[in-house]
Amino acid sequence: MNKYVFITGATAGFGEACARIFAQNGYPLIITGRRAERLESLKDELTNEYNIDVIVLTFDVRDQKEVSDAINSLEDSVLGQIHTLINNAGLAVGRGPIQNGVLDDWERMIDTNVKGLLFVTRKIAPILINNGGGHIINVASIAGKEVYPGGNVYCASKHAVDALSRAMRIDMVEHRIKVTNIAPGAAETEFSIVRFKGDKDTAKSVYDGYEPLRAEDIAEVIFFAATRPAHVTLNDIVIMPTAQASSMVIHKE
Ligand code: NDP
Ligand code: 8X3
Repeated sequence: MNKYVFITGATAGFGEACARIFAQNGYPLIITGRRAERLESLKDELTNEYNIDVIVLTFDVRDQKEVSDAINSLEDSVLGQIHTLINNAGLAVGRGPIQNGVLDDWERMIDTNVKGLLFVTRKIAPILINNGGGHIINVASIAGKEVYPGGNVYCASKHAVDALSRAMRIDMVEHRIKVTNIAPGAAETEFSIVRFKGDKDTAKSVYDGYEPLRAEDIAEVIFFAATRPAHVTLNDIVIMPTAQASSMVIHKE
């Protein structure tokens, strides 16, 4: 019997695409995010189409109490069946030199990408241990491997995720818990709309002249990583559009 997959940031982009591919393959889901309407409509769609259990938890990963209360609200029978955590919720806000940085943007990125991921992990990791094993999949970024102009705090937050993936692997290994770090390059989701604060033209221009990754490309890789045999772990996966060689080198035609 398939066990529950707990996905943060399932209202859009990679998280939503993950929900769909796991649902298609018969996995029960716990889908989370702040936009409740999107979660409810995704739940309706996936429940009707695939006849799986879908539980919606609406919370802001930055709020430790909301995270804790939401996870505590799950029934013991569900808690005992959680196997996979996909730490995906995250964002970039703004892009510019450090000396012009907007403190509120910095706080949003650090609070979401680092502290939010930690708050969720702190609640779910003991549950996985209690369940005898599991898998934590952290969505970092190529920005967690490289830095680029104007990326300072976002890159730092994703370097932190990359470091946490390596550290978690050491802490979790004796508990039969796999830890996979996912590091995508440019993917067209709502990411750039959020980064450029609703400026859709600037967001669109990020992907001009080449074919970016799609959310489904990332979800397929996450699903593959999550479904390897028990003795196999994919530790660290960098996924780029074919046109992208590094953060700053994108071949545009
Ligand atoms: P989207 O903007 O499409 O989706 C982001 C998701 O994160 C949404 O579901 C959003 O839900 C959720 N989220 C954001 N802030 C919070 C919060 N405070 N509390 C709870 N949920 C939150 O972006 P992507 O799918 O592209 O991004 C997913 C992850 O992938 C992020 O960590 C991002 O940094 C990373 N990434 C993205 C790349 C790209 O090029 N797109 C490349 C490399 C990594 P809601 O707003 O409803 O709360
Ligand atoms: C998102 C990809 O290159 O904009 O993490 O940082 S990038």
